[in-house]
Amino acid sequence: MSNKNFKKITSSHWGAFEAVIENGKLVSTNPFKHDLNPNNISKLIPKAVYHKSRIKRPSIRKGWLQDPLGRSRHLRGNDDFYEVPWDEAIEIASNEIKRIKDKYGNKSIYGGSYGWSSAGKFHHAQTQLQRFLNSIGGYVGAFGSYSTAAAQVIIPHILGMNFLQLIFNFQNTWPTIEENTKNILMFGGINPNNSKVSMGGSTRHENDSWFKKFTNKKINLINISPQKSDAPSGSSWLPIIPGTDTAFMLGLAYELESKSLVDRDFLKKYTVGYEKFKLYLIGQKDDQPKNAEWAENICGVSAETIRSIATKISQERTLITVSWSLQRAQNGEQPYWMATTLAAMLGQIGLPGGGIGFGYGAIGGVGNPIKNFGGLSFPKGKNPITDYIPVARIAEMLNSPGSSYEFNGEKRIYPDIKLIYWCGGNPFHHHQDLNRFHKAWQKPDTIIVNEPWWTSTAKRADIVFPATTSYEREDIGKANGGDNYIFHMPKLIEPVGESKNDYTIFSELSQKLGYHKEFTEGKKDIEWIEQLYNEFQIFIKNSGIDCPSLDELKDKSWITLPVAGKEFASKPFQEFRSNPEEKPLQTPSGKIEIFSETIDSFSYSECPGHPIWIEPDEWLGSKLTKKFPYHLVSPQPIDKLHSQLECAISDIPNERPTPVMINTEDAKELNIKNGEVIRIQNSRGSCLARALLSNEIKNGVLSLPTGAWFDTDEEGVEQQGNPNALTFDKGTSRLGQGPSAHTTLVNIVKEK
Ligand SMILES: Nc1nc2c(c(=O)[nH]1)N[C@H]1C(S)=C(S)[C@@H](COP(=O)(O)OP(=O)(O)OC[C@H]3O[C@@H](n4cnc5c(=O)[nH]c(N)nc54)[C@H](O)[C@@H]3O)O[C@H]1N2
Ligand SMILES: Nc1nc2c(c(=O)[nH]1)N[C@H]1C(S)=C(S)[C@@H](COP(=O)(O)OP(=O)(O)OC[C@H]3O[C@@H](n4cnc5c(=O)[nH]c(N)nc54)[C@H](O)[C@@H]3O)O[C@H]1N2
Ligand SMILES: [Mo]
Repeated sequence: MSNKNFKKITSSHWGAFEAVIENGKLVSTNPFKHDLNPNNISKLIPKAVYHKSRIKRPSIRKGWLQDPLGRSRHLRGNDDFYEVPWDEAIEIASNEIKRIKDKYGNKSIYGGSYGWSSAGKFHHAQTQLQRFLNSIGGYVGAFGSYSTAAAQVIIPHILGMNFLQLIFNFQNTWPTIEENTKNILMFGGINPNNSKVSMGGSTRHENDSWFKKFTNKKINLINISPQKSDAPSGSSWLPIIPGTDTAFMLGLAYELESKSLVDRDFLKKYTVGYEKFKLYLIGQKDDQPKNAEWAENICGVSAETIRSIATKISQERTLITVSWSLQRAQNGEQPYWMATTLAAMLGQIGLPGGGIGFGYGAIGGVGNPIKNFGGLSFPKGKNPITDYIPVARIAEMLNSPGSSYEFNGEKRIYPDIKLIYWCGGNPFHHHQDLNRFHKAWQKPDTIIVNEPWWTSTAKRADIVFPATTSYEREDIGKANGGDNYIFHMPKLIEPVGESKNDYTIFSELSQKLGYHKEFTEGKKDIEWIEQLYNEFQIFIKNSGIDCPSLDELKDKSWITLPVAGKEFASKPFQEFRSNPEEKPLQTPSGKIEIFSETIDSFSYSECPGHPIWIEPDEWLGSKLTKKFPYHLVSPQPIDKLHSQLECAISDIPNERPTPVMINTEDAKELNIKNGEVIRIQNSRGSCLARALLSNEIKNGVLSLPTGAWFDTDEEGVEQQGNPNALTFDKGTSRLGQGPSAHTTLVNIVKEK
């Protein structure tokens, strides 16, 4: 780079920022002036980029190199690495990939590689890996995300649409809500911090300003959550026992039914199965009416409050919102189904500002009135291997190859995995019950990881390739939905150490394996970026929207597409409401399915044909509380994205172990002081955490955010405060098989 001092705008998952480069080094960052509410996460970047935990050179685990066929697998995570030159590392890795491919077939390669990696459309790490694996004959993939796995299965059954399509295209937008809504009933809140981040980028950090408008308009905001901070100030807080929202909703539904506040015409015209559900609701089957007193006993919110909310929401325009966190728990399908049923009983689905909405506040973009174009994605190619697992069932897959499991009505068999290739995720941060996962991770012959940093996953690999960060290469930044900004992401600095772009790593591997043409199509990365952008520009122009050329984008650093504004405000379910015969939903009945014949036919006791309340294995009402009396929720970290940039925080004195929020009265009983390091434990593991006393968390609940790099001492005690040392690793149900992270009981031990 000729000029070694400059300032440039670029993008990230947590928003755009200005990078300040001096003498060829990234020294600081400034907020992006057009962001209404920029966040501080970018401040951590310079320290993280040059941190000592960057992987400098390709590295191979000693034990693996001495005995590649596996007798040292148990040392993964506890072994030294040899640094080797690039050509040698590529040779060793490609020989191993070839050996596995020839001996066991591509069906023994796991390339699900879940994770967020960095913003930037072309260099998206998982896409790079999966294109590479496709070009050499395919891989076993994964269905769904850790964010929304259960929702991705249940929503198509009951509303007949893809979940991500629903949240960005068919939900009420902020202007529609401001204009029409009187009550927002927020199960799990609408988190003001989580929405500062979005897949691919998040420039329009507008949620706070919308909520100011809502408060000014006196919209009634009700936060039903174990933590007050899960919703913006101005909301009233109803502390709820984690895992019991479905019971609360059933209590509301019972009140509506018993007081004849149900919109029966709506149910008849637009839904199927209410009568069957009603038998359960009124207790015809089990002699237990699901009334407000019944709900109070389960969820901890008074019957009186439940009754008064039921009356209010039946009289005024009401939007029921459910956070993603509610389905990241055992039986996580139920609150989604029950909230939809409740909204249908109110008869407001399809009316502006009424009905149902999921994940407002989960990520930025949900609620923004922006026309959502796809595009600009590096094509993955076709995967000749059709086998896959539900994303969070990885430990079972590794532990029990060949065994059968059920998923969404199918009986499936876990594949026998010999090689794992991970690129762009940190499973030893994101998966549940990491001690169990650590053991399962010993099963495959070989594990290859591309990473910029020595994360807990990189340390558990056999072959590690150092990857560049997005600041060390050129790309285009564009959010997956809800944002109309497009960024040129310039190469800001030279690659740190000997790191290479994932594209280069896979080009070199594919060359050695004889599939170079298939992977690269003879193009350099910059040629791909040009091609993707040019295709996108033509596509946008054909839709009648002006879109500048790549050169103009480079000149300007960023542009906005004219696809934002009130005219793009969605009118969710309006077409269906106005003409259900001509515009049916894509469900078997064409209507909202309060009873699903399809789900019923699967005969899952934990997920029958209509929504029900079932006790999770672990909750504050279970017998297990005698041993483990606290419910641990593990939300997203405010100060960063998952485990990314963690190294820049963990160095700061007293920042680790991670703070765990505990109710002040609970802390008093245990004589725990603010800032004191405590040990949290259960039968699965234990971790240290720093007590953060607060009145804004329900008694009996602890909140420990995710993101610490999993790091156990000789006794197995996790030192950094990673909640996944403790979490419950079982599918949400046989229907969704999603992660159940929030279903976790623990106790607290005072450290000496
Ligand atoms: N207990 C509990 N656990 C949870 C959750 C919870 O609520 N509770 N939430 C879950 C959810 S919703 C999610 S999305 C997951 C998040 O889990 P992950 O997505 O796995 O977390 P990240 O820390 O974002 O991991 C991304 C990794 O990619 C690396 N990376 C960045 N850029 C590049 C690149 O260009 N190339 C390569 N090769 N690597 C790169 C980063 O250094 C980082 O290690 O966690 C899940 N885990
Ligand atoms: N700053 C920042 N923002 C992020 C991320 C990040 O890492 N950092 N990650 C992003 C990602 S990948 C995702 S998927 C989204 C996740 O977005 P969400 O899934 O909405 O968020 P969480 O933070 O997991 O949980 C939100 C809150 O749910 C509450 N909760 C937990 N269990 C229950 C329950 O049973 N009932 C009720 N009523 N409430 C409950 C907890 O109090 C918790 O604080 O966030 C995104 N935003
Ligand atoms: Mo997520």
